[in-house]
Amino acid sequence: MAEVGNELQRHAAEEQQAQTDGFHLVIDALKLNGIENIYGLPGIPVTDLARLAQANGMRVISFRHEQNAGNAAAIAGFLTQKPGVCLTVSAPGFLNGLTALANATTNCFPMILISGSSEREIVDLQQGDYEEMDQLAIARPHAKAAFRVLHAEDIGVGVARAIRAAVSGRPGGVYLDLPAKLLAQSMEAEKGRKSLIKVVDPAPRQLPAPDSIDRAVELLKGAKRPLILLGKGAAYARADADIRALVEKTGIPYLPMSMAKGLIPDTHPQSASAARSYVLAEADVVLLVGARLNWLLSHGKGKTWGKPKQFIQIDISPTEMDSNVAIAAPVVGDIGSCVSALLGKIGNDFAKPGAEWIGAVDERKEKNLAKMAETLAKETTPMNFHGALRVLKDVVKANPGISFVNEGANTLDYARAVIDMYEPRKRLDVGTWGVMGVGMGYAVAAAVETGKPVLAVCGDSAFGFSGMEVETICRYNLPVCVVVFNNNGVYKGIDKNPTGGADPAVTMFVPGARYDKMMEAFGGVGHNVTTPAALEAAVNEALRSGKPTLINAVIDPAAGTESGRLTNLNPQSSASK
Ligand code: ADP
Ligand code: TZD
Repeated sequence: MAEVGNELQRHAAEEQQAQTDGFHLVIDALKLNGIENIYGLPGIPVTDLARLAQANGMRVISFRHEQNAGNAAAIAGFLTQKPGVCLTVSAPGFLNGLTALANATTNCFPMILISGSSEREIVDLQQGDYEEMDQLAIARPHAKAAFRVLHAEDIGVGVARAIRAAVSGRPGGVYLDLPAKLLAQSMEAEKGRKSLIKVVDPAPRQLPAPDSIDRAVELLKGAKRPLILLGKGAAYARADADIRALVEKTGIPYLPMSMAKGLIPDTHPQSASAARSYVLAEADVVLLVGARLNWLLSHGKGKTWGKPKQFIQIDISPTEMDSNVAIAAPVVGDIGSCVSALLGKIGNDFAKPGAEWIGAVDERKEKNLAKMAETLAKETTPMNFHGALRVLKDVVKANPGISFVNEGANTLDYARAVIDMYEPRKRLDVGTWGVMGVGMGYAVAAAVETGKPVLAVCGDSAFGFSGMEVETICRYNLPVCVVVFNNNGVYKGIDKNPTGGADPAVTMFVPGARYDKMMEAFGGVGHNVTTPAALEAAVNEALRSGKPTLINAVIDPAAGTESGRLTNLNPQSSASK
């Protein structure tokens, strides 16, 4: 009898072993597709999903706020061409992550937001479940695609669809809704294993039509003052060598958009960054590579663009063409294939632009670079933006492999102009929306994904949006050095309350705040610096030690322009006219 009992027990155990559940299937599906990291924040109903992911060898980075976890996932997607995964709880956690998902979609970064959700039957009848919300409907307009899985056997399909939607064509954010009940559903392990899908060729090459290449080459050949404009799509595409070959073979001056800086080293003789206004106004043919003619490029028209011109645009999204101005030669396809097709057609007999154009560009460059050198050399007390950036420029030059995260207004605009980048995908910033708050999320993911140090330079306002993640940086002991340009407020720190009342002006912060103490509170290293020399020493120490560091760089509160370089976007109150 005892033997039969044992046998039954063994059988039951085998039966047990042969089962899997929603939790394991989600993890197995992600791992099967090479996704190794999850950025998230645990709670009902995803705590065990996060735990099991860690137990099963995934790296799970737990944040203090879902928006920062989402931003981390988004930039991980940009850095790796694999969707970055963010995991959140339902309703409020989901909404916190949604901002980052929308930002990823706007920037064309592949990301998957996975949120637990409450039960369909309760949500749909609006019966008031714990953290009840119709998340799928809310996510849809902010994402490239949104899916919900109701049955464990569909998890494989759900994850596969999410991955493919995130990375194919124009990359973007995808929402994957996982109701609590689904995670607990069990099914036969073998059946479960078979239901998973390893996505084959998730982002297939998209070859351009040969006649679109001919049209583009004809236009380039006829140009007198050609210009190449590289956007973050070009950086994302990882066609680095071919893009450089195209620039060098054609001899055409190029301009990198902010996050395309370093795709070709900014010190390259053909870089026209220092003559930006001149080349945009003067060029007659402009080749856009993975850059949209949105507000960042004045919509391709107006004073910025000066003389009439014709555009060639390489983009994977056909509907991007003519979105702002007529595109004379649309080249639709993936950048790698398009650039290599252009290279193949251009041939060695391509006549490089004449000395007149190149000479004029170089002349402007030299003049502007000399002016910049003068500005940078000025010693001011208190330290201003340029004094601080002069030393950071040298730090990045000496450490070209570090990631450089940048947010703020003046802090962003000046750093972009002053700091040369030397390697692709190292400059990570506020992107298409000019959004504040990406700083610490981007810094964490850059450290995790590249395994190399990160230097994050943030305005004091910008830093405040994600500052609590210094604890995350300390907890995971990440080699992140944060420099807060502290000028006591938004843009600057000298505004007064117009009523003369006790409340501070709307753009002011507590003067003389010590952000460095925040890092010290969690065991990291803090520095308070007031001179460029002290800033340089502190950053170098941080990069050498790899210890989480925050440097409170005291900047002249009077330094800084309202809205940085975007003053023209501020509507004027009729009272102040
Ligand atoms: P920037 O802000 O640097 O000007 P944008 O984000 O405006 O850049 O533009 C990026 C563009 O790159 C988008 O239109 C997107 O469709 C495109 N893109 C992204 N990845 C690829 C790719 N692999 N091949 C072709 N185009 C791409
Ligand atoms: N909220 C969000 C999410 N994004 C924004 N861009 C803003 C608000 C508005 N905003 C800017 O465009 S820049 C900025 C805000 C609040 C902060 C500028 O102050 P800072 O930088 O201290 O970060 P500087 O260098 O002192 O200008």
